Amino acid sequence: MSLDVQILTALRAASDVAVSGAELSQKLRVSRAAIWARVEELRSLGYDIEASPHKGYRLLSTPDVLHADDLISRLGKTKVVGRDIRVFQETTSTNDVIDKLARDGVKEGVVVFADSQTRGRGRLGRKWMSPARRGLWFSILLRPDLRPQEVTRLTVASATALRRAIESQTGLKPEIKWPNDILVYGKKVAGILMELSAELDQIKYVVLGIGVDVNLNPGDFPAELRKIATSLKAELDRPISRPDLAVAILRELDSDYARISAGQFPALADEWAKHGTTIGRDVVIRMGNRQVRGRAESLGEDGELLVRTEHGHLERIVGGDVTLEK
Ligand code: BT5
Repeated sequence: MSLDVQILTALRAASDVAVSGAELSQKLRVSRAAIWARVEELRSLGYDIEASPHKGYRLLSTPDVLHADDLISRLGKTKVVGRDIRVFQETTSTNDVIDKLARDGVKEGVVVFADSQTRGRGRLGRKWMSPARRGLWFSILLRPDLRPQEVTRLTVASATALRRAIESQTGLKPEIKWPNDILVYGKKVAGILMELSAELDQIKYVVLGIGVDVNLNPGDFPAELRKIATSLKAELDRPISRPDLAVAILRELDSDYARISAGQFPALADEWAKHGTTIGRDVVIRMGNRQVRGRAESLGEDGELLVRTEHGHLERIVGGDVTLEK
């Protein structure tokens, strides 16, 4: 744990009470001067830390920046997700960074955030707009013990976790549109991109990419997106703290990943269905140049969508774009 993490953790634990330099120095086994230097650095990043010569240090407020040490400090101990967090100012796509780490043999659970992405992507090579410091653009490395055909379970679990975290941080009631969209009042606020490296019957690793439109203003969206996309700030009329939301999402993801790993997918699928917009609706699904039309009946045991077609067959849908019919 870096010194910054230890200082922030100690100040948070003390809450409203000041912690003296002597106490911190003793606890963290570094000189008071070293603590002072780190506090100065944290202040320059926007952390409002009061320093009184008699009482010591007190954390008054934290800025809306993603700071790896601070995220680690707030997240505390998790089972897998977020045990290593890295923040970049700019990347092509956080999925690319994680993919490289995966090929270098890094352990699962590492999370990479970027303040902005120059080549953020959606599914099928589509573009994902990722303006600087307005959203959460991040990816996670997972090495799940699942067969490739079961991987949609992870999308379902991620969507469920993401929905729950957004609800707890904003009070909004987001809905999930199969497979990977989180909607607020019918417009997309978040998307999930899962890329996997697999052999015939075994997953090597999964790169789980998540984009959340947090503090974008309506004018930040190009005209063609304004009809279909929105941000949490635009819906609430107030900004949302990105680090708070990031920590809430990672915590929920960690817990749902543990549930999947423990074979509890059916319970997640039930929760998913409760908040989904898709089941029971007439849908059109486009997969490349094939199209399926029918009624979405339920979620299958691997997270796939089961659709009763106009001809009465039950089709198992594992990808594609869903349009909900009126
Ligand atoms: C997705 O794809 O919804 C997956 C998005 C995943 C983004 C994250 S950000 C971190 C990580 N790194 C990456 O490079 N990607 C992941 P899809 O269902 O294909 O939706 C893409 C479509 O959403 C686009 O064609 C646009 O219509 C729309 N779109 C683009 N940017 C958007 C945004 N910021 N908010 C809402 N919709 C957007």
